[in-house]
Amino acid sequence: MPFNENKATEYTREGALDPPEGTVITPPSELAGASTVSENQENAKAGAPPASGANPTVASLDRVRIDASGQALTTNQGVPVADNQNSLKAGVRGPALLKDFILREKITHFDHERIPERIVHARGSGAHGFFECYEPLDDVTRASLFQEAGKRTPVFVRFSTVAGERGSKDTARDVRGFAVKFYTDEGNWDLVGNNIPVFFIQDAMKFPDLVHAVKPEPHHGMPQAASAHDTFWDFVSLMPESTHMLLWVMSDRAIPRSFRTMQGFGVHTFRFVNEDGDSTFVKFHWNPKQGTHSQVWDEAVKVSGADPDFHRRDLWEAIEAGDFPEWELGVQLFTEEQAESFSFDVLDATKIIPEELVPVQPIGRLVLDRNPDNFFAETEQVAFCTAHVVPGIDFSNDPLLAGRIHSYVDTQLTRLGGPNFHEIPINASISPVHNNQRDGMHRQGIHRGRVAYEPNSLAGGCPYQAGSAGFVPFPEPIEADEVRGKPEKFAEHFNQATLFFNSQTPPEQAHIAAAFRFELSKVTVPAVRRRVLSMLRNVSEDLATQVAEGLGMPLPEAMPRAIEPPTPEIDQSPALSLTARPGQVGVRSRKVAILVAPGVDAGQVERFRGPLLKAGAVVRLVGPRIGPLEAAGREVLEADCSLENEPAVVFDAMVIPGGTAHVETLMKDGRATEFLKDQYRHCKPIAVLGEAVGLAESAGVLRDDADSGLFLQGEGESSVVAKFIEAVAAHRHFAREKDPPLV
Ligand code: HDE
Repeated sequence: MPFNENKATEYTREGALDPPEGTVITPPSELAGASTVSENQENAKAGAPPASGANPTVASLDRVRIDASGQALTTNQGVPVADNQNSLKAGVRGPALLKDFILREKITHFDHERIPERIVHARGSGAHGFFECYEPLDDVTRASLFQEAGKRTPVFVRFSTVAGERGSKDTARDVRGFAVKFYTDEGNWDLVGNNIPVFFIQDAMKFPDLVHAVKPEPHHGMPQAASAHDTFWDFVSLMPESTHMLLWVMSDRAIPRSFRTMQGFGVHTFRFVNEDGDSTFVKFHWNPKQGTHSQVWDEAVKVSGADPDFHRRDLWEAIEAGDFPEWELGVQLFTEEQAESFSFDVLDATKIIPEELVPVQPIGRLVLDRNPDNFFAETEQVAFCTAHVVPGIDFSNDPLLAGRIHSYVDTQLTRLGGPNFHEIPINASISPVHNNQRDGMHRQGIHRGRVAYEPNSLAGGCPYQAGSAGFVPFPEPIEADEVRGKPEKFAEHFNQATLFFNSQTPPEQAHIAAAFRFELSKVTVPAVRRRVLSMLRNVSEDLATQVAEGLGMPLPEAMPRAIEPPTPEIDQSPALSLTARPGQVGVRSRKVAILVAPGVDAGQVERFRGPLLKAGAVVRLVGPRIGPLEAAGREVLEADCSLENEPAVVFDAMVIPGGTAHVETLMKDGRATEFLKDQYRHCKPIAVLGEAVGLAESAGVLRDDADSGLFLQGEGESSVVAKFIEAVAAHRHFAREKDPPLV
């Protein structure tokens, strides 16, 4: 098990599982290693994990970190507990006594352990890290994190699914949240984004309707973590503004391979404001250095059974192994005048600004280098709020954003139990907090003095107003009538859906059509299906026809458009395809299975295992059972996992070495054939060597020259290894994909 040695965990210390009585444990901040921010930054550059206590957020969390190794059990009042097995009774067979405060405290605390889950984005996973600024951006923003090249700002990031409950699966077809809390030295900035750059609706007024429609249907509470049901499609088909988002959600973006392989977007237009008070519009983009990779639908369905924690585990293990995921932050900067010239409105969250119109400029990088110590204390209690902005960053008038500025703070009041959630350590700012807000449930701070008002003279006027050094809202001149309505350009709903579809590669387009077919086949009311088809006719005739055929329905009339569509600026944007960002990490942290049974050719196992490990892949020997097995040359190999406990879907690639007895065993084990078939169907790289070619033939896995991911011996082993590693780096090999699947 890999571990991060800077963390006070039970498996890092000798004898930790069986601690001798009275052991005294060194607090994490005193552990050997870097102790200053700059030393820590050097460490991070050299690829070493940062030491606890060096990162300012870590230091503030040290204060509340608890390590019980070698300590006696106590009550919450610190009273040592003599017996944690038996309640206090009047005689061993007699009634339990009310005065047993130890039993009562334990049970009472347990009874109240749960807090309400997030109304949306309930299931998530978080990590600590830092943001590093590339170059000063003082010409456009005064935000402190962007003022110096190389400046590092601590962050906590939470990724999430949207619709499922806290205990649901990771691999649902869904939008993913990508929320970043920057602990800047002028307060916390929360960039609460998604992995899709647009949204279903244009106005916050519709958000509760959208969420009610996608959540499990209220009469029977089904389906969990899925949009494939009547109420969702009923709602969205009556809201043509959702068309563009639907295309994204039906694309492979909504079934990412990993949190580490997805982009993130701030979605709305924000403002940067500089020292002189000038404003520039900005859109935020996170681009993963790991590349953008997704699953295929059949795989996502199977992973949700094999490992519902698939994404959580992937993120955790990568960070524990020191393979820190990294994203580049890019910005699209544009002026009010540019915004006015576009055929769409930049305040409309159902629209992107194509990169061809405003290029994305990289401004810094985000590195996640430390797992939380405690899921509840950190990942569950972290409270992201779009209202948390800092001097230099401001809002636009996007009406969806306006609702969010209210909603996030409001929801924490229920979820975290009152107005002092900012004092929970994971939420606390690392810059000082001084104001006259007082009291409330669970107040932690102890304010000194008798003054809790402003203006005052008794406290010398403190805390005083910061004036122009503080947050000054951008003084946008506004002269308007109060009105409930929308600007004209908000009425065009299909141009960018078409742009998105036309910018996908043929396999991506095929996946979108298949996803619509699947989702709509779960819709029981034909009129709803028809309405979606009528919507799709405005996006692409080809897509609408494929989906209609898949549902066995005739094509209906196209949905009437609210306005004559303006001519779009472009009709293709290659950046919208997942293939635009293959990534720079080669095969690092890709999981490769080598199937092994007794009699396997150990030489072939090693020929693959060695180079794969050297290239940074995670290699597992998968046997009919775990434990030792004798290879052909009597060498003993250790199977790390079994065909039963780690099925094909949790691996990115597979190798089946040769060996007569080994292949005979695998031929008789239906799980081995199924393993190979799933790898094949999911378009993953496969190398089949020696006698194992017979297994491939019997499974229907056939050589095809167009298939760059399939190696059925043939080509001479030394080159096969190198080519296989290249194929693993390329991830999926869709040339072999057929609908319906051949195998
Ligand atoms: Fe959210 N959203 N949202 N949302 N959202 C929440 O806040 C809301 C929207 C997003 O990891 C809630 O703390 C409204 C867009 C993320 O803790 C809640 C509207 C985007 C997370 C809420 C939107 C998001 C949330 C639930 C429309 C992408 C998880 C719990 C006006 C830019 C943050 C919570 C985390 C969570 C409201 C639309 C992203 C209820 C009213 C658009 C990543 O406040």
